[in-house]
Amino acid sequence: MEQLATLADLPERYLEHLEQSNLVPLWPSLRNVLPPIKPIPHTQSLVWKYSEIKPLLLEAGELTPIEKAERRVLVLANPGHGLENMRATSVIYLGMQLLLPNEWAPAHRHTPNAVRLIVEGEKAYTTVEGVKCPMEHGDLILTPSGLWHEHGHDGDQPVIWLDVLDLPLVYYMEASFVEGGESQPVKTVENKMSYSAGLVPVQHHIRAEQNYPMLRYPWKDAKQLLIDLSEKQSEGPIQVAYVNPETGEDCQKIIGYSVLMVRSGETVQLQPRSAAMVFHVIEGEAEIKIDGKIFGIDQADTACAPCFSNIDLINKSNRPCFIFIADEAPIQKKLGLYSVRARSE
Ligand code: 1HN
Repeated sequence: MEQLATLADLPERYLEHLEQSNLVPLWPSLRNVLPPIKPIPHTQSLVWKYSEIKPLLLEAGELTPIEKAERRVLVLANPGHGLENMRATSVIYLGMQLLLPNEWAPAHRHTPNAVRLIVEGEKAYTTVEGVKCPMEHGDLILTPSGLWHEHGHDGDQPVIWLDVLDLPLVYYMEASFVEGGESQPVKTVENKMSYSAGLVPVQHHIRAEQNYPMLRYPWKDAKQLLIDLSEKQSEGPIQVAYVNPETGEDCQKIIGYSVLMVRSGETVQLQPRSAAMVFHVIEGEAEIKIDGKIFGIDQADTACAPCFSNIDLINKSNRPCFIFIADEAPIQKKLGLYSVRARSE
């Protein structure tokens, strides 16, 4: 491709004139906004070790009362995007949230979609539109756009979870805002619908409009399914997606969620794709190799990888490793931007 002229090739007087008229020449920036073959991501591959996060999060519990934080969170920020911008990838926000016994994080609702993946602790719960969702290790709890949610804690030990939001994208679109203050309707029913019979209410199934029939995806069910699949299928990656059971579509509209089981001794090679990815270890340990860089990941560690990277998940341990994955595929597919390529090594 032709090398294009730069700003330095233009006279100062001309550049000043352009600026005064709110005009910018395209050609000096064209190769940046439209790089050949693949994007130049700001997202850097990296790992956040839970052993580093946890003591700092517990210290935040001593330094900042919940009333002064509303949500006591340390954000997993990717330096490639600038730490202050609080992004793991261009679309995905990640944070580790701490709730101490008897604390309460008050109800609010906002436009970004969120999920919680429970990392540690017992007897906390999130109430979503009045539905009480108990938090147990590995559970996934949805708080979709526009639904009221609050967190409470009836146990006697700290509870920590991973928040995943599409905040960077929604904020970029100038569509991010919150409503709060009022308490949400106290319906407080346990969400008992399991859909395990393979049946869905007909009127919901036919209606095109998406609702959120399932808010809590218990880890024990996801794990059992992965184990059953691995016994049936002796080769190839074992991965299950969190979907809306009424439509079979991704459980949220912007970020996709799944769990991958890497068997003892197995290496799973992922094909490069246009969407960045986040990995979080629910159980076990592995190595993640991203474009040749190797990181060890233990339980509760979180990694991220930029678009079109070559990713290997390597399990050298003697037990399976279960890895929660968040990716940008749903939004990219809706926009016609998603693609997968052959590995390039
Ligand atoms: C939020 O509402 C929660 O409800 C956690 O727990 C993290 C980060 C940014 C914006 C909203 C929560 C958040 C958040």
